[in-house]
Amino acid sequence: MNDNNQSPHWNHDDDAAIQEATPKLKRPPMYRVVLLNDDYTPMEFVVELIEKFFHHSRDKAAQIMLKIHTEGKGVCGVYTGDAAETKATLVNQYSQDHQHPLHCQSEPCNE
Ligand code: TYC
Repeated sequence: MNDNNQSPHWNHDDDAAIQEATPKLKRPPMYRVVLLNDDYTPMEFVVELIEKFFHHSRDKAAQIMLKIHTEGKGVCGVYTGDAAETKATLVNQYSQDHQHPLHCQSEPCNE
């Protein structure tokens, strides 16, 4: 089902061509919520934060944390616009509250 129902479907069975109503089901733009690496935030804090805010298992959270640690950043989840922004804001507030410089941001999936 790759067709997003945007193109009209014509019915030529009758003498007069009838344009059938086509539901518009466009997918919303999606955003990756990523964490950035830094030299100060403890690994354990990052793993627990990923479990808590992104609902990953401990193993998956540890995997994501290590990817961020070695590659500089990593995707924790993919959300629609408002959910992505809210998630990043909550994570940044939580990190600040615990005096860690950990930074979370969202970026469009088409980048
Ligand atoms: N680099 C940090 C350390 O060595 C760990 C870390 C991982 C920090 C991921 C931030 O998003 C991050 N303690």
